[in-house]
Amino acid sequence: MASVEPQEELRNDTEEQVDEVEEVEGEEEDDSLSPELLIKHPLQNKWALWFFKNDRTKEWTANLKLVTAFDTVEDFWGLYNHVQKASKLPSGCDYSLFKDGVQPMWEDDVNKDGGRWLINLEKNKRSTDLDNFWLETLLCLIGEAFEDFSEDVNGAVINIRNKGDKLSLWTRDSRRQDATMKIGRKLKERLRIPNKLVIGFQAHRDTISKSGSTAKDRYRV
Ligand code: MGP
Repeated sequence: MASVEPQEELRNDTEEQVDEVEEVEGEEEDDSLSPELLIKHPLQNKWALWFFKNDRTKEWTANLKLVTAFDTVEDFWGLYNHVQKASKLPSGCDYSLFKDGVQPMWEDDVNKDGGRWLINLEKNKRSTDLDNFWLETLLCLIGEAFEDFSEDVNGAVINIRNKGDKLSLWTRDSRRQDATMKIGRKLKERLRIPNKLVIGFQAHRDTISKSGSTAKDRYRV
């Protein structure tokens, strides 16, 4: 990946902490534990993981369940390692990670004027790229990789579908061209999507009222 440092940093931090805890456990009667060992590493934002399971007898919103929210590096890894990998979910399921308090749906106040960068994954990518793409996207979110434009980012969704999986990054205002383009470029860079492979951004309003199978792109990178 073009820039994997944040991912490695988060991983290394976690691994170092485990090492340090083990060392300390080995020492007897050491009552001078450094706060670094005791305090979990806070994230800038609190995030919530959602799970969607397609049950055609129910409304779309009734199939969407909040798994849990977390706001530390350690709790993120605890959750990530506990849940099923995206590639192993049955077709029709989604994971969504959104800022806590935002519902992963078009109707939420902070989504209604927004849109999504959409990456369509060919079927054969489920076994090779899908889990890495999803993890890298999660790390972009919790690591605030979009820097000055992190405020524009609401969350991300992975749709597991037999017709082709989809990864999307949701932003809050599709009129913000500069922010939207910078976020799209950063996402491509972090996922190491080659420049020649173009991805599109659609406003949710267009997706809701689309006539064909896909809404028109407002932007492309
Ligand atoms: P989908 O799950 O985003 O994509 O939307 P899928 O299954 O690949 O289907 P396609 O239409 O993109 O080819 C499937 C359907 O779920 C939509 O047509 C809506 O009926 C419903 N749906 C999806 N989303 C993201 C929302 C949402 O935010 N709000 C509501 N009310 N329904 C939604």
